[in-house]
Amino acid sequence: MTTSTQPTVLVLNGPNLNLLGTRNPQVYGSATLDDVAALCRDEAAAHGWAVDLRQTNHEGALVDWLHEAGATRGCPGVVLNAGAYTHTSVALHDAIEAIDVPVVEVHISNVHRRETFRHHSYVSPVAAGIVVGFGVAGYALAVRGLATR
Ligand code: CA2
Repeated sequence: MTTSTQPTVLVLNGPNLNLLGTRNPQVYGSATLDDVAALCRDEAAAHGWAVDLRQTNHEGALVDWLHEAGATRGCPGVVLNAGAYTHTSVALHDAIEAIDVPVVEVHISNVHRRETFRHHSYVSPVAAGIVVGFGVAGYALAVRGLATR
């Protein structure tokens, strides 16, 4: 986690989200992860928070980062787009359940309008809230949601 005197929201992104803005604009829009970071930083700043945005293609890294958030005093919460691991990962479910930090699940697309395999989430039952289908604006909405808790 970056060193900051401000409380820092972790914004975690799972597999293939590094490709955001480079292809599939009809599904995911044209914004990049850097754009997502800027959106989140603007919203977080309004609440006196910093943002640490990360992306990985590895399930275990997401688990490690969730543990890190849980071990960080004063962490206001985690915004998590676990990508396809949302639909497969008991490990992520268990990691979220194991930490005392609120986790907001985000999906850029409306997963419920897509293939049925995207309709089930292992994250949702342990998430503090869910933002789905608002494009990358959903990340900022999730930060705002954390602030309203
Ligand atoms: O809608 C979302 O945010 C998803 O979490 C995105 C995941 C997908 O597996 C989930 O079902 C829903 C996929 C992320 C892949 O991102 C790309 C972005 C641009 C180009 C290609 C992939």
